[in-house]
Amino acid sequence: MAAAAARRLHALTAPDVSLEIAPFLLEPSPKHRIQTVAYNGQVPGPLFRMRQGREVTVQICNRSADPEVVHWHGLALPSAIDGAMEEGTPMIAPGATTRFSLTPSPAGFRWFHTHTFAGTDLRKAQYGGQHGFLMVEAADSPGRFDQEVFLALHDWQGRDMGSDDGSMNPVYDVTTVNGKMLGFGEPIRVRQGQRVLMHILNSSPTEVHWVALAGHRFRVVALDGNAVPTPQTADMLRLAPAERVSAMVEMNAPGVWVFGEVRKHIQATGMGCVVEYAGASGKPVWQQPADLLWNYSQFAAQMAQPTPDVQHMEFIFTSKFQGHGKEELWRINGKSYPQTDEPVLTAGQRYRLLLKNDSMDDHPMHLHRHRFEVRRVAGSSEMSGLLKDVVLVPSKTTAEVEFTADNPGRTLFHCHQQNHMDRGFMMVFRYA
Ligand SMILES: [Cu+2]
Repeated sequence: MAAAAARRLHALTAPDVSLEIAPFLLEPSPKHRIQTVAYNGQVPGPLFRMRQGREVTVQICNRSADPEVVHWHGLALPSAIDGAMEEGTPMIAPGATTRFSLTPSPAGFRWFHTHTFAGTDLRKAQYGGQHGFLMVEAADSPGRFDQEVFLALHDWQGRDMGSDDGSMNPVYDVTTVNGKMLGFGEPIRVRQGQRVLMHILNSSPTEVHWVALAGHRFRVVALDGNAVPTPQTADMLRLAPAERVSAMVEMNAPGVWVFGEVRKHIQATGMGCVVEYAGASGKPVWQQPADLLWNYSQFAAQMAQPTPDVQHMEFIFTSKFQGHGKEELWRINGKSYPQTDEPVLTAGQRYRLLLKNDSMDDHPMHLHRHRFEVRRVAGSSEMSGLLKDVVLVPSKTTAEVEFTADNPGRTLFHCHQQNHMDRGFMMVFRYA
């Protein structure tokens, strides 16, 4: 009795995890200042480490001027705390503090970010600095590495451009790795012979990114925080918005190197950081890799496994222009959120989603509260074993993903591009 009371008192006084949402002046370089909103006074926000299945108390204090909500991306949480008002998570009013318990699962590299509407304000929602890393550790985590590094790629509209023309197409003039432009952040310091596990997050509101580390190759071991059936070596990584790649890098080329965006015009706006070996000095060196090559299927199991008793659902993505100077409206099966259908799931049933992208853009599709298995993308052969929570569906192609309805509650399915979700590219699944 006394112990239970003591635990309750402790829970009231000291949350395990605390987030403060507040205005923040980001200085990606001495010449750039971006007024934004951030978590705990830093961009990216804090790195939280949690143990899989061990409940933690979370406190979120909103000191910003807008209602906020924090989405725990990649976790299987109840709808009430997942962090999307479309699922029923309450918004946190300006000045308010909320507190809840969260049991993190599954294990892996997750993240958290705001899940609000930006509309024409290209500094709000995911355009701003509200994103942070979450590592959910498994009890039997092998940890066969010497150093772990977390990197967030982000695009910013640094100038005060406004958007009077009604255009919702952002133009980015500042890009960063962990909130800093290339050459202005602390270098990643390594030693020869180290095995460095790089956890890379694309927190960009809208952009797909390609990255490389000059002088080195990546051994891709996990996508979206989930171990891949077939680890592969790659010169370059492709990350759609909200995707994560975890890759081991053998530090076997002493020197001072650039990790950065492969496309020069983007690296020139800042997207890069320096990797420096102990004892090495000099100007950071960049090496331009060859062609941009990436496909999901190289990481899948060698033999595709069929799934019995799978229900098929088909979704067609289209856009509709609203008139000159205006952004198009995005539609799933002909309807924009909140008019989109609400497909009904039966708990325990397995579903295959056929995602037909009939538009001119590529879309990073994200399913909340569940993981899906990527089965086919853009004319690939059938694959299995690749578990993700975001899949990039290229223009004019079809992707097929499968998931088991194992977490009852309202479940948001949407394009992770901020300007697309703001323009109706969302739908909610509900359980029978
Ligand atoms: Cu989209």
